[in-house]
Amino acid sequence: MIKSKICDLIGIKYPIFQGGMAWISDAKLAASVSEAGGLGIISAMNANAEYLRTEIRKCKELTNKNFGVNIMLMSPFADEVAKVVVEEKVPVVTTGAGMPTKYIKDWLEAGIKVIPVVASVAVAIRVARMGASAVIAEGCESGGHVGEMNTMALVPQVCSAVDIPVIAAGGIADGRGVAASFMLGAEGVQCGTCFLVAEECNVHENYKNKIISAGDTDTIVTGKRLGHPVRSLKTPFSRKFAAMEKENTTTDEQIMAFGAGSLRKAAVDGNITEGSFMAGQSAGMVKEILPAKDIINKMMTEAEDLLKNAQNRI
Ligand code: TUI
Repeated sequence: MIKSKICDLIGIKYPIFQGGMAWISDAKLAASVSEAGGLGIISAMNANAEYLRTEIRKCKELTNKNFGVNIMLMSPFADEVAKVVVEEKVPVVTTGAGMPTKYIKDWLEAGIKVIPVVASVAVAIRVARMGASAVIAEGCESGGHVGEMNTMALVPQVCSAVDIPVIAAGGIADGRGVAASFMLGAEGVQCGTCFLVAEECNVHENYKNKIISAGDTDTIVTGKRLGHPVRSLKTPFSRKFAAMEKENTTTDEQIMAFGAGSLRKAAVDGNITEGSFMAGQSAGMVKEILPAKDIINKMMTEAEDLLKNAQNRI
């Protein structure tokens, strides 16, 4: 059994979080991960308070274990969902795509463990000073909105810079990634892509199939020109998006209009041509659809074996 400060801090069996993926991480997926001993996380995405409250209550019906909510700080509904997590006494809140400055005091006072996602040392230091309970250091191998640093270089630098537990994210989808994360100084991992193909994940089957057939170089980062780089699978949509970004004659507004609603088209409709299939570079090692419990058990057993045998190196 892997020992970790993060398990003690938030009351989970295994030091693994399921990332809050917009249009994907709902109550059913989060509850399955929490039931399996990890930390399931509901994505508040771009939805309103009512949506989130319903998902939180569904999750509480499906599991008595701790779970979290991810608040995407660029959401137009961030203010209202920030209140819902307090009212519903959610045990853990993770944040993404910005600084949680406005909300962190209220959350901490409500007894919520606050764990921001950071993509740089500077942001890790700032959230640690605000009182964050831990940080998720997310490398740009991950899917969705990404920073510039790789997991391998980011995690040890964040670990050296802050005194709170660090969770590694980006490119982790098997026991090797988990074991490596501990060697980098992390106390746990967060995974998105490998849970996207979980049996309990409601995402469209086309999305799961595209992840399973993806190879190592099948993702692309688009959106740099707009200031919001996003990693997704190479598809007709993402290639066209990349081409539009290079064209001087195309305006930012035209590009934004082209991208509007594309994640929903992928996750809900399974639209192969117009969807944005956000995924991390680990898609190349995600090869089968399994229950969340099996995904977690497999990763943890493999990591334990690797860590036990590590002394053979010496
Ligand atoms: O948030 C994510 N991943 C996401 S959000 C998302 S929804 C979206 N859709 C279209 C365009 C853009 C977003 C899809 N995937 N991951 C967590 C994450 N947070 N990665 C990087 C950061 C981050 C970046 C800057 C956290 C803090 C930060 O602070 C900078 C500052 O000073 O505000």
